[in-house]
Amino acid sequence: MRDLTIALAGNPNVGKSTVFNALTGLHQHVGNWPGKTVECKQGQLLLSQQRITVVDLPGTYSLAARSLEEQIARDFIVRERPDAVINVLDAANLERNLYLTAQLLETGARLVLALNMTDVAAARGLSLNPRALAAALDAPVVLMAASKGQGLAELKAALADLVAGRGHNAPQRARQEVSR
Ligand SMILES: Nc1nc2c(ncn2[C@@H]2O[C@H](COP(=O)(O)OP(=O)(O)OP(=O)(O)O)[C@@H](O)[C@H]2O)c(=O)[nH]1
Ligand SMILES: [Mg+2]
Repeated sequence: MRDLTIALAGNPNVGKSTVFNALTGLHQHVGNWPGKTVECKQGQLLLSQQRITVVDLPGTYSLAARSLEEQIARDFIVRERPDAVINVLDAANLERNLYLTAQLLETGARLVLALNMTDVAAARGLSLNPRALAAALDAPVVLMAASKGQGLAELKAALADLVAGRGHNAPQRARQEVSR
């Protein structure tokens, strides 16, 4: 079985590294992106006997490549073509966070949406409709409060589904691959 690569992408401070730590535990390697001073964290995850390298991308509001962080995130997704991208979003600031999601979808990457900070959203009286979002974006949506360990099992299940080819937006990806 080929090793897979999954990247974590999202706005700054939404909990990417918290999710990264929860997925990879102590199996981490910290370095710098080639030629850059921005930290590059990679870790290993074993999911139903499938080895997965998880890459914690720098936080970005877009993929426009205006900043070094945006350039690194964009280059990794477009050039390295990870097998999936976990887009971590702040559920308490969903609209602003979905700007990056739209750009990630445009790259053709397979997305899993992790709506994090659901505890903050709940405290603000916000209600979330993950099913409507999943249907609209054709991507699995998982509710999380990563700092409390909530939603981690659901995220792993969504990743396992993608790995097994039962993923939500797998057919979309297949169509694009055929048309290239
Ligand atoms: N209340 C709450 N806090 C969270 C949650 N997930 C993460 N945090 C906290 O939010 C802060 C930022 O988390 P990080 O994991 O560092 O976020 P990040 O996206 O990696 O941030 P950058 O790498 O700086 O872009 C930390 O203090 C976390 O403990 C959550 O679901 N709920
Ligand atoms: Mg981080």
